Amino acid sequence: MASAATARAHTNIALVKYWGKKDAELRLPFTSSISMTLDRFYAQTTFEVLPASGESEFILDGAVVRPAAAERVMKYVKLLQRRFSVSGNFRIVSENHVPMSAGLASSSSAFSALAAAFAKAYELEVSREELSRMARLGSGSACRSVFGGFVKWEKGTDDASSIAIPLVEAPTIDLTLLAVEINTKQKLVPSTVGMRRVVETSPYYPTWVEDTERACTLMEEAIRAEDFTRIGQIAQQSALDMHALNLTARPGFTYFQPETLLAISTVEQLNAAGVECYFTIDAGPNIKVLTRAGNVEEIVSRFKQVLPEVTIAASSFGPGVEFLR
Ligand code: 2P0
Repeated sequence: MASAATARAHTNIALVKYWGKKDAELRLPFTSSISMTLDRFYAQTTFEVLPASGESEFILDGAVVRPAAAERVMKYVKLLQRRFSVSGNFRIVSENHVPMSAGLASSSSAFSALAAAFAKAYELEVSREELSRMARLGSGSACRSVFGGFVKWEKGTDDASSIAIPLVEAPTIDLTLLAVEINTKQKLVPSTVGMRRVVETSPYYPTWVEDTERACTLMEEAIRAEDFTRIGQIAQQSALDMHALNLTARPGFTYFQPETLLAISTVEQLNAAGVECYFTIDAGPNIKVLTRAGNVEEIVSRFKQVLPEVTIAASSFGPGVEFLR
């Protein structure tokens, strides 16, 4: 008996960052984090349980992924199979509508879509909460992509309690995220490695943990109050704190490229000219700008003047995981 299911999950961008695990295997974080799910970028994945003779394979954007590169995904599926006492070889066919490894959190949508397709293919009756737990085991940030809108990943204390919860599933606040892609080169330090290094070596890590808990509380209040300015300020500071922390690891490192600093100063200049906007930056050199719809045109045109090579994609709030068949 072969069974297949397709799910779509949208990528999310953290407004209060997750940066460090207490438990690497279960991906339990040191801090809670808060994100927005985007409408623009997503992964669409079909999981098919094969007949006994079939060999497991992973096809990404039309090409078979070589075993070494597919290892993380294959191991993840086997982990889920053990967890739910199911078995069988399988085929994963995924379309990734997110630029890979460019700080646009492609793993968040990828593992969330895969977890959902897996659950449906095996006809597992899982709640959204359990889906979030399953996605977390693939990639921490993926647990937040199970839900749409503003989402909080509660750090919890164990596998059961470390899950995402929706804060506002269909926000009405006027907020646009501009993903400014300035450099699509592969990043040097994968996020899993970068966060492990700061946890193990940065003397400032405990301060990060305290500040991030406080930032989560303030961000939740700002979201509930639909206070764009506070949301932007808190998000920008969380990103700056995360990137400052990376410099204090032993050895220190940074995701910033020269263009990243140019982009930051462009945001500062726009604000000085009365165009309110804030930035956030993930594990890569690109910048995301948070603004209101009415400012988008001006911001895009300013960025094109300063950094003519950039591509800019505007996103609003996206939905949680969707099943297509
Ligand atoms: C986040 N990032 O909160 C943070 C901010 C990037 C910067 O989560 O090791 O791929 O698989 O749990 O989720 C990217 O790291 O890391 C990430 P793992 P993940 O979105």
